[in-house]
Amino acid sequence: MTNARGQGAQISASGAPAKIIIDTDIGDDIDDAFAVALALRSPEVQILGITTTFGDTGERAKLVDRFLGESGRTDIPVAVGVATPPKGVFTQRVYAESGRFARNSHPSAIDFIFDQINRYPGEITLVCIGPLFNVGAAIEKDPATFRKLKRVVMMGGSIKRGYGDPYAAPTPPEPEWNIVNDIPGAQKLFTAGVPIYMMPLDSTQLKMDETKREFLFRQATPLTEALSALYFEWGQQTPTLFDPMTIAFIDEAELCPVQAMHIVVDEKGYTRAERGAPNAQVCLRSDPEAFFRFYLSHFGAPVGQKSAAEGDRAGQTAMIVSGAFRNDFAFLVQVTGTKFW
Ligand SMILES: [Ca+2]
Repeated sequence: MTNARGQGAQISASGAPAKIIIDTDIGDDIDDAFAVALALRSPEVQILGITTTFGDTGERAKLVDRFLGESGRTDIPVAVGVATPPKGVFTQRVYAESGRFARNSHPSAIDFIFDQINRYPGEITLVCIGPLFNVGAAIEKDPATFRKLKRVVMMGGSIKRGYGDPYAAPTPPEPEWNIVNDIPGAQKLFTAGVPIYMMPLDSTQLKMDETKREFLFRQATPLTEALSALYFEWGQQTPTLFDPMTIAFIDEAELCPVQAMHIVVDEKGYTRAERGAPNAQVCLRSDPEAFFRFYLSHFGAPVGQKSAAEGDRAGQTAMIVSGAFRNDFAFLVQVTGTKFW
């Protein structure tokens, strides 16, 4: 197994945050919003832009406009991918259509991605948390420029286990949503020659239970309130945070240790590990409690103050945390029996 330490933790390796573009199908399931939120709270990354993919990409861009606006980040560009026939259920449509923070126009996702690659060749991590239509189109248009990405970090695929309760016996691998909805796009990616870091179903079925949700939403910051609004419009109870593992991995690679594999996407959308030269670094196991400790520690401190995670990483003993944050963490420790620091 190859330990990815140093490959993900960009800020400690180079002193500069990792430049990322997030390609998302935000608006159907809720985990994309939780992924964007973590990125917004991560000093390890610089979000160059957010591009939308799959289905009603224009509507998704409106959702991102508002989410960024409510969070005070109207500086982040939002680009719209090519629309495809709708397939999922756009659960967060009312939020998207409110008109709040709506931008007059959005650049094309493909043009935006290439503009950024040309500006920062070899530096950009493309974070793929939706079906791979933009990726496939970009590779089709200009594979040489696409290879100037530093890497792709993606949620997708199913190597040894399929969907299912993470506490039950593993179910057999199956075609995963992001792959099966654009199999040709996935096949192009895995043969494109760009470094791929893959977080499949095996390591991303991270159930956010009530205690964790309550802690997050009680922070009542503009960002957590935006998340809360989307969560309640989504209308289900327990989110599975598939997508946020990509951002967590970029922040702190130890959270999802990877190993080199040769992945082939077959015609049905299975991602099969076969013999051959490695074309992906794949994370097959993660520790959900470690993930949620990491995730939640990013949301407790008011903007401008250091969260516990930041303080830990800086080796600081005197953490700058608000009294409310300290009390909330004490509450969480009490109810979960988990030691946070
Ligand atoms: Ca997604």
